[in-house]
Amino acid sequence: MSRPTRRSAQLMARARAVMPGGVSSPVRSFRAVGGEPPVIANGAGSRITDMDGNEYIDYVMSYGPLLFGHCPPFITEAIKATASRGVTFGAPSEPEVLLAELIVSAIPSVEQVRFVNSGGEAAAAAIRLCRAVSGRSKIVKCAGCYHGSLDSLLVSAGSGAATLGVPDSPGVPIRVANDTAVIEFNDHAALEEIFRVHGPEIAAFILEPVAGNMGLVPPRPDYLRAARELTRRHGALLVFDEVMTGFRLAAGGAQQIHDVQPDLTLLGKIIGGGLPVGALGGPRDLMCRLAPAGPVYQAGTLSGNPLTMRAGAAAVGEILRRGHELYETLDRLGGLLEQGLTEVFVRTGVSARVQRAGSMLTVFFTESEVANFSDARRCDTQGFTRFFHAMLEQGIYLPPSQFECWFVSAAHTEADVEQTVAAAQAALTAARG
Ligand code: KE4
Repeated sequence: MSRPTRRSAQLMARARAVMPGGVSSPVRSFRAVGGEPPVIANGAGSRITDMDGNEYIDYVMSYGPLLFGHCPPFITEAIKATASRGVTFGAPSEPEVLLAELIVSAIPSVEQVRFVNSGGEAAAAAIRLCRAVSGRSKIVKCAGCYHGSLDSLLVSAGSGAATLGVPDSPGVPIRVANDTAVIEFNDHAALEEIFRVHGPEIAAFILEPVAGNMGLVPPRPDYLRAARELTRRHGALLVFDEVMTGFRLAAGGAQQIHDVQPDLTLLGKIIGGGLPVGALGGPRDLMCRLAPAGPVYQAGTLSGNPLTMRAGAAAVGEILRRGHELYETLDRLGGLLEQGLTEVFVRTGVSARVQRAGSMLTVFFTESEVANFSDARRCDTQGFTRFFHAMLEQGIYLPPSQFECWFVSAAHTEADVEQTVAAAQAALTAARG
């Protein structure tokens, strides 16, 4: 190991003394790839620097919120200006109205928005609303799609295709897991089967329309349309979790790109401009069931706080101001990275492939298409681990898991992409020996 790591190691030792695993969220611990995570001191644009002064090109980007990179001046200024006027009141404030109006203007299926403080909170609110509106209790989700750490969605597939879920974590009661069925993403037959067996009991089908939490797995043609048709036919609600894809793939999210409108949309990450946020959006006749307009209770002390709302409004406002040019830029950079990495895998004879949607991509260590979580789990995770550490040593900071996405921001440059591709070439050439 050539880069200095002393100060990060010292801090991680202190962190582990006072925080479980030394982190505030498990993926950051490097548990999946081994080794010690660098403790990050600051970020600017496409780069971050750790406590020992090592600089990295950052493709984690906090797992998606930083569409404009670290500390874009127009967001930083919005935060500074708001911080001096009051960061939270526990009362209505103008910034939340501004951000809600921007979101409603961007996503046709969203007429009203309820802000919360995380994607998981948005998922919990959506599940409760779907159960209240439908009078049913069962939820269908896809293996490998992640919606936050809430009991009813921390569930794995049961033994059979149409059997009900089993807990994905200790502490999730079996009776809660049994109210959730888990099917393979992109599997039309499984979707038909679950509705054939449980249709009248199903309150909602929730999925990432473009999956990012098993690595990047796009929907097969017509899969989303089939989900829309089946849920409508059986009186169940369709929930698109766009926490990651919302404003990432397009201003109108994956639902705009694939032209399928869900009943409810989850948002997060980008709409907070880097500050903690989540949101639930949908048509007025559903959203009006939420307290205080309706009986379905949902609340949060810091929901819609002016600081997050101003940062989010700055980000979403810039997205809408730049429009197609922004997404063309992000797609071009993502495409250059995909092409460069693919050429490296061919040159070095490494069995790896890039799957990408705009500025989200994953390098899967397999030659086969990854269409669902079972495919993703067949990848060579040891090969990914070696690649991950070799890239880290060369100053490229990747998500520490085969099952995460790389994020390209508007702050990344062609020079960053060239440096990343060169690092991959060096990493895989060295690995070949
Ligand atoms: P949060 O509760 O972490 O704000 O959002 C949960 C969530 C919901 N839906 C989707 C599609 C998501 O990607 C997420 C969170 N994404 C992970 C990254 N795979 C966050 C990283 C982490 O857990 O530390």
